[in-house]
Amino acid sequence: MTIKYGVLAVPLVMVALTAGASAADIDTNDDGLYSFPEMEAAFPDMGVNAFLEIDSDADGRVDDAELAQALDSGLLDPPPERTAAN
Ligand SMILES: [Ca+2]
Ligand SMILES: [Ca+2]
Repeated sequence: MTIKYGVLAVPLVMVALTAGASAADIDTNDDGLYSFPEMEAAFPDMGVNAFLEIDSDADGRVDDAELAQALDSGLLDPPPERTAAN
């Protein structure tokens, strides 16, 4: 039985991705931006006014920087997945 180092690299990459990537769960159409429906699905309590506030450049989409800012400022609570105590 041989264990190749190459096999170990895959889980490490996956850990790195999942650590910062509740974002990938939000972006269901995979376009790199978070539309209102995507954000609403991930943050059911958000509401349209919060979305408009989060979308600070008002392009109708939330990008990673805007999302990070919103989480940082407490405008959004982290996605339910991350506080799975429910
Ligand atoms: Ca999207
Ligand atoms: Ca935006």
